Amino acid sequence: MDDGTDAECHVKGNFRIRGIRSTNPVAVGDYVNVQRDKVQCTKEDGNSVYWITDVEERRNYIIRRSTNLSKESHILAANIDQVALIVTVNHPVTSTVFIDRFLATCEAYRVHAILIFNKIDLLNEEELAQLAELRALYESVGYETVELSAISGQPSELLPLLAGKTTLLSGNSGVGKSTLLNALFGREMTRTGKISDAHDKGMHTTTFSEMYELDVQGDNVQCTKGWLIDTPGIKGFGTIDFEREEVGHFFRDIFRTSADCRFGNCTHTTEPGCAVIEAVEHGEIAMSRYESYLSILGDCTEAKYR
Ligand SMILES: Nc1nc2c(ncn2[C@@H]2O[C@H](COP(=O)(O)OP(=O)(O)OP(=O)(O)O)[C@@H](O)[C@H]2O)c(=O)[nH]1
Ligand SMILES: [Mg+2]
Ligand SMILES: [Zn+2]
Repeated sequence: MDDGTDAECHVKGNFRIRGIRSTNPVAVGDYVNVQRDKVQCTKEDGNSVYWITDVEERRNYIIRRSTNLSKESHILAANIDQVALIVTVNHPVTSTVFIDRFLATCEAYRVHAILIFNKIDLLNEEELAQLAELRALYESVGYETVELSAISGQPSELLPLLAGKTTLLSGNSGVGKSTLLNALFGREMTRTGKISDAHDKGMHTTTFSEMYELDVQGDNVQCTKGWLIDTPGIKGFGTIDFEREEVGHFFRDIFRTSADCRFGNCTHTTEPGCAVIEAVEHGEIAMSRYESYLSILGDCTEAKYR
């Protein structure tokens, strides 16, 4: 509430927000207007019950489809300053397609994104080399990257990046989002869960999104205040309603190069004189980035026949 207190609020069954079809009309980070319930105005514990009557216009939001073919979309969070995408080279493996789809969506919705590579304590020599390669790749594309181990104490190097901001923590299940949140706070704010021995994957321990007020003393900074949003792990990242011609705008590396394509509306697939394909062939654009780009183009084609 405006006075800083918490209140239990409900959403009416038919509540819809104009223009956006999503499974959650109200998302974490939303500013809402509420009305006190007339009948059940106070519960046994003396607290009031409220109905959400309206959601204020969002400054921004991040939205995805649960699977590429799904018609349902889901708003991860609204009114955020940045996304911290938590990824792991192994235990579990985060795919580059997942990373790139997420980053492309952040570009499309103009939300700043940073990449946090977690669980570096678990990596063998080969995986550490892979980590270095991935970090170099994303730094060269234009993203800030950090590597850490969330179980080795407070990652104070992160605090300056979080200060004064609302940050959405997202990523696959089991990558350590909740562990990182707890490490930043220096105490257990939320539950964490083991990853499965059989599949080396997370078990969806966090089941709903929650925002936490960060207010900590760190080694490098006097005091860091900010907001952190812990979210349930997600599997796939289906993009929403991109036009074929605009997908290239959401890949910074591809976008930079596309200025040299012969045709202004080049989709970098079969057109002659495509500078992007040439850059991929010469290793100037990573094959993994180009493959992710093509996979999103595939979504656009499917969307036409939905
Ligand atoms: N070795 C190691 N284990 C870690 C690290 N970070 C997290 N873990 C472990 O990974 C497991 C999953 O961590 P969680 O924090 O629950 O993962 P999550 O991303 O919140 O998962 P969901 O809530 O299911 O989305 C736990 O057993 C953690 O202790 C790390 O840096 N190193
Ligand atoms: Mg969690
Ligand atoms: Zn092209």
